[in-house]
Amino acid sequence: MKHSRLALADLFAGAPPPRQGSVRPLAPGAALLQGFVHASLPALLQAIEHVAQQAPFRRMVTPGGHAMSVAMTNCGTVGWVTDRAGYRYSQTDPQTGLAWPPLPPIFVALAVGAAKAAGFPGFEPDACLVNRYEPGTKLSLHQDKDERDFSQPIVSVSLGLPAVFLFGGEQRNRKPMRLRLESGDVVVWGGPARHRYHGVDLLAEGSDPLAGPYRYNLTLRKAL
Ligand code: MD3
Ligand code: FE
Repeated sequence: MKHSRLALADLFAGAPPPRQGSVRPLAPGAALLQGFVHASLPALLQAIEHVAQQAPFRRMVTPGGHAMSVAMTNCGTVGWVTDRAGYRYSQTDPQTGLAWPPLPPIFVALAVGAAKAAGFPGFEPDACLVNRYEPGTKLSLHQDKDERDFSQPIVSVSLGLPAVFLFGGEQRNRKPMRLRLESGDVVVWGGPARHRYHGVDLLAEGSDPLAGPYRYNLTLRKAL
């Protein structure tokens, strides 16, 4: 019998177990890919910085007139916006009047790869909402309903500080499941999961070695 060779890294007892590589089903249509973008974290954070130089993070106002605690920006053909008039996708950044910056190729490559691994081949994202959380901010339970084709998944990428993601049902009254998402994790939301309520619990204090006092979340979408 041919014995397998020990990888050098396996000899270090202190090395963390690899969290990468698995596709864990969370619910019908939803899968967690732990650490899927771990190796690309510095490049992803640099790309976010580049986007934010052209389209700065801002706290948008809901139709009800409240400023959201999470700061947002967008890249892609269209970007998600909210103001007193409602929620919609816009071809331009209302703050600058300019087109949103293009999708960084690394966003597209990783999102398409994650979607394919989770069973959604042929995903062609055209929009990315970039959320920036700081300790004490949260995102209330909501559904994503502003895209045209709900057969297309949403790929979410978590960077920086960890968060507790709230995953509810198709109706707001169902008590949500709690899921800890860490830097480098990707979740693909498609099929029936696409219609479920979700949000992010109050972010805890902390400092991430790469992102500092922030959590960033990318949601890659096919909006058009
Ligand atoms: C489940 N963002 O931007 S990403 C959002 O962490 C949003 O910033 C959260 O919800 C964040 O709209 C969660 C995960 C996510 C995104 C879209 C979904 C989960 C979803 C759509 C349907 C079901
Ligand atoms: Fe959402």
